[in-house]
Amino acid sequence: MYETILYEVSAGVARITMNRPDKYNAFTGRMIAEMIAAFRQAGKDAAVRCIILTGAGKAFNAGQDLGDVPGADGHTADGKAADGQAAAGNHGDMLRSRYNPLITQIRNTELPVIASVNGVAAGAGMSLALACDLRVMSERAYFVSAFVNIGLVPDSGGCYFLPRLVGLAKAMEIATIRDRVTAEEAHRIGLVNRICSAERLDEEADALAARLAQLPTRAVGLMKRTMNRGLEMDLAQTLEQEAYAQEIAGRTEDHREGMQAFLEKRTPVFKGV
Ligand code: LHQ
Repeated sequence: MYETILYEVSAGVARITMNRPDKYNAFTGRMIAEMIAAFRQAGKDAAVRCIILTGAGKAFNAGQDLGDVPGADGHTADGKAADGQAAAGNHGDMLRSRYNPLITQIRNTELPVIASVNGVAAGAGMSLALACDLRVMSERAYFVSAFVNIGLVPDSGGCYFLPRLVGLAKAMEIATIRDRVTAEEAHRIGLVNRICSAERLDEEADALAARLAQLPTRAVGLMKRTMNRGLEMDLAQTLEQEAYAQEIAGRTEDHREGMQAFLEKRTPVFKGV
């Protein structure tokens, strides 16, 4: 069904693999549309309680496929017809029609999303990794903002997530004068949660996903929603959002199970409902 990504579900975890390895998994319109569909599919599937996003081959994602950027006439810089789904027009329209819906879909999917950063994440590919909830990164991988090299501004949430994760000064440094951020530095400055050897990356991401998939999924989804909104709200509004979320969480079976397990001095078994 999908041509540019792989989608598989196993033991409560959906794995979405961007699969254009010869292009460093650079985005085309088709790939973005398929990724949006895959996140929606995972979000609707009651059997899925965590999502891993990763890339096939050497790279995580190199951002927009620079051979497939439509100009005002819908053709690429070298005169070829751009991707069938490309909107002719300006970059703003391209972001509005493709990238922004993808980032919004990831943030609105009420499941934990792990970026398993297997190789370079550049441009919108870096923003994509930052839009996920948790990041595990191979020691061989690195981030490149890249936008400045082609006279553009970080997009796809880059101007939102990067300063929130590392602070404004570091974000500006990374977006302007830095060639790359290594995995080791990314870990030190809080851009990623864990780093490990390239050989152990899948194992590490799978172990993390397995833990997340055993948590009370509704509560985790509600905390994702509430923390995201909390970034935009004052204390009074956040307190009210917490009360709202807790009202919903308080009615779940998993909440009852957690309470009962505590009283019975046993480990809770959450079902995600
Ligand atoms: C690629 C790409 C790529 C195509 C590597 N496209 N083929 C939004 C709205 C509108 C317009 C513009 O964009 C956006 C959002 C954005 O994402 S803008 C930023 C776009 N991305 C970039 O500018 C990054 C460009 N790539 C690079 O800087 C380097 O390739 C990185 C740092 C990712 C990797 O460097 P190396 O490890 O030295 O690999 P390489 O450069 O040799 O690339 C390997 C292959 O992948 C190569 O193909 P080839 O056939 O020669 O082996 C590249 O052409 C291809 N590739 N990125 N974005």
